[in-house]
Amino acid sequence: MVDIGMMFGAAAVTTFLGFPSPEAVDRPPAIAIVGADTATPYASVGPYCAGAPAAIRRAMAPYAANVAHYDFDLDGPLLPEGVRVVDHGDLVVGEDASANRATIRAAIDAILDDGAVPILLGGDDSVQTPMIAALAAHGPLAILQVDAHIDWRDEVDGERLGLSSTMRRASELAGVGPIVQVGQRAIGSARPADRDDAVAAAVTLVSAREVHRDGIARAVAAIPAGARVLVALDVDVLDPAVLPAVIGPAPGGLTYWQVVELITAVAERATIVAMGCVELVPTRDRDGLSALTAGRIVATTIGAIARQR
Ligand SMILES: [Mn+2]
Repeated sequence: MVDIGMMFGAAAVTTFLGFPSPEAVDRPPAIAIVGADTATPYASVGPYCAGAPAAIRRAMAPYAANVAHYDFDLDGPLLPEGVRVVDHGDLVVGEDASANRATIRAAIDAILDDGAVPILLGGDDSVQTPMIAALAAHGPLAILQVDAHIDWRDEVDGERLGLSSTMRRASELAGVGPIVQVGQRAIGSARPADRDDAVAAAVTLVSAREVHRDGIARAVAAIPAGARVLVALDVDVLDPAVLPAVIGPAPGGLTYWQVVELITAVAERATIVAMGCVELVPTRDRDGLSALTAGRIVATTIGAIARQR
């Protein structure tokens, strides 16, 4: 089967856009990608996003030879001159959730200690919990969560660190806030009391319906100017017509451009210090379309981060 990489002369690459491994660069990178298939999966469904980081890298591989070309989504090449990005590959995770969390925490701590911006490719949303702990330990943290769901469950089947508790656990950490959550729609893990708890915690909730009706301005304004911001992207925020490969597709989701405009507007106002891109289910993808869309959002965010430094 032909692919566009053949036309562009792309050699086989296994890293995101062919970016080098950390060992291959002589100076600390500005941005560091790392993958994790899961951290704390629920027993009911297991690590259903396994293989997602590899799928995202595979979808972007055809463009590896042309990274220096004009990227019209960024109005220039992806990376300004001299900005280095590395890809650590995937962390080794397995059935020991506590060990998985420690592995992710250590990897993110090491990237932050190097002065780089971590980009964590999940994996289900539980991979973000140890990343958020690492980020909060390095300074005050605002969160822009872009997700169809609020993830404010205290526990699910007794598990308090799973993918439906990510934002509640984040809210409990010293130095985390404000939290701005964008893209809610349909039915998810939240009961009425969970949503009330988020509101009581002064979270800004901007639903998918509001974004379609009124745009992203209220969400952007809720991020303080100059804040250190985590962009926590659950790809199920995108409409299933755009990105179908998620565990619970729901109509009425955001478009690619709504997500990109939101992230780039926040990058102009504040400092993106990390990104998570989670919840892609590669076994439910169609011709790699979802992995490509996720990969494009990651690339565009990398471009926005590279421009703010
Ligand atoms: Mn979600």
